[in-house]
Amino acid sequence: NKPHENDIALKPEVAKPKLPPMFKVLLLNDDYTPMEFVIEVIERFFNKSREQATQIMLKVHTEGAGICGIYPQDIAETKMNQVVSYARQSQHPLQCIVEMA
Ligand code: TYC
Repeated sequence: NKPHENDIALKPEVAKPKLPPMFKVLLLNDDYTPMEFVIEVIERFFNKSREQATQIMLKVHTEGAGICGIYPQDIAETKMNQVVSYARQSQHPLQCIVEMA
C-alpha cells in the first residue's frame, strides 16, 4: 500500500512569535558636557533613577561610551534624536548613537 506520489510531506508553517530586532542607544564621552547635564539626560530620556543615571554617566566618562537603553529601532532612533536635539539646544557637544544590539 504505497503512498501516492503527489502526497509530498510539507512542513507545517508554525507561527513563531517574532520579537523585533533590538538596538542599543549609547552616549559617548566628551571633554565639555557637564556631568550634571548628562545625568539629567539619562534620567529624562531613558527613565532611569538618579542613582542609575549617575552610574551610567560615570561609565561613559571613564570608558568612553555606555549603554543607556535597548529598544526597537524606531524608539532607539527617536531617543537618540531627542538627546542630540536637547544637547544642542543647551549648546553641549554630547553625542548619542544607535547600534544593533
Ligand atoms: N567627560 C565629561 C566631563 O568631565 C562628562 C561626560 C560624561 C560627558 C558622559 C559626556 O556622555 C558623557 N565633564
